Amino acid sequence: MKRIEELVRSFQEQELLLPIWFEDEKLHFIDQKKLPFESYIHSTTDVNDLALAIKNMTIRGSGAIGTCGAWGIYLAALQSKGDLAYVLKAGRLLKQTRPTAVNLMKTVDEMLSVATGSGEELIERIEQKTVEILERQLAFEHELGRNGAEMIEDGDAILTHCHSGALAGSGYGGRALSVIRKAHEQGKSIHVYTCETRPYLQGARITAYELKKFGIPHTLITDNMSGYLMSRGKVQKVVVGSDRVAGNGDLANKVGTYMHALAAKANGVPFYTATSSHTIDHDVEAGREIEVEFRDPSEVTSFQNRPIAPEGTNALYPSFDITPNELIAGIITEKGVMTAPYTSTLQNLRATVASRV
Ligand code: RUB
Repeated sequence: MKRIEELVRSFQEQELLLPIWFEDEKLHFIDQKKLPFESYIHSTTDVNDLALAIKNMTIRGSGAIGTCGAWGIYLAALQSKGDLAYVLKAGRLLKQTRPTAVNLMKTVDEMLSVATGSGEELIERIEQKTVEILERQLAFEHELGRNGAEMIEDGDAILTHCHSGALAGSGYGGRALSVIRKAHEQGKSIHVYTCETRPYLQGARITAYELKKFGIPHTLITDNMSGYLMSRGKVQKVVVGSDRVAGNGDLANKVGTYMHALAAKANGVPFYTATSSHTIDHDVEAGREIEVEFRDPSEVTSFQNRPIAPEGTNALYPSFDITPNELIAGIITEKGVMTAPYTSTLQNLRATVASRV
């Protein structure tokens, strides 16, 4: 049986940007709120700390919070010395942290499907499942990247929104950046426009950080500049991640994605989402049924704790929006690129895949 420590060591030997890892009997994770100005690493043995870190976006991105479903259950098993009731309670806690990204819920359920017995036996089962999920997730990023890179042509400028990269996944490139990183590694000459992504600035802070680290040429723009660039023929593809895809192909992603998709359609620019078959939620028929998380409006009226509007200004912060399937040229997955009509292509995909993070 492969142990967690062994797996983490093998990950550390690869060129990965790991968001979360386990070492010296503690779980460690990068504080994504402080990047790129500070590389702060939190360490804990308590699943409650992990749940809080997801809730307050210290760890974020649907792939990374998906793997937290595995890490959190593993931590709970260790912490409680194999107490099943505690592990089940931890599962409920983790699932309540963020409502839109479906991978977290699905991964917790997958972990709990092996949670039987108690003590060492329970811990061992959970450790095995954790290793399986983490290995699978990293392999997934390479498969997805290869499929998506086929959509990218030499000379393309690609627009992306928010951060769908290594730290939002398992360390290679997450979703959108796995496609971009693979195309770059294949020697294609590409340029990336990364949208800053108000109000949390995931694009400016984290996507730009990763693109710089991977040596991929890029330009930062504010979210409201994409239409101008597309209308001037400066963008050939849009590639974003997704927090949940409905059975009909509608997708929930970081707020602002929808307006990029509209601009892309109006200007004949293909709009893709890079995602996992696991992110497709067949229990949800259409995007309007996806719960959109609303965050604290103070995150809009201030920037890094400094007010940017008169005191008392009303603000609203839907954290995600829904892009309807008719705006989507393709849904890139680890099993290939799905195209319309999505209701049937996604159903066929469902029939052929094992679950993924
Ligand atoms: C992150 C976000 C990212 C998606 C998609 O939201 O919307 O664009 O997670 O990327 P938040 P991926 O910062 O609120 O977690 O599919 O790689 O997760």
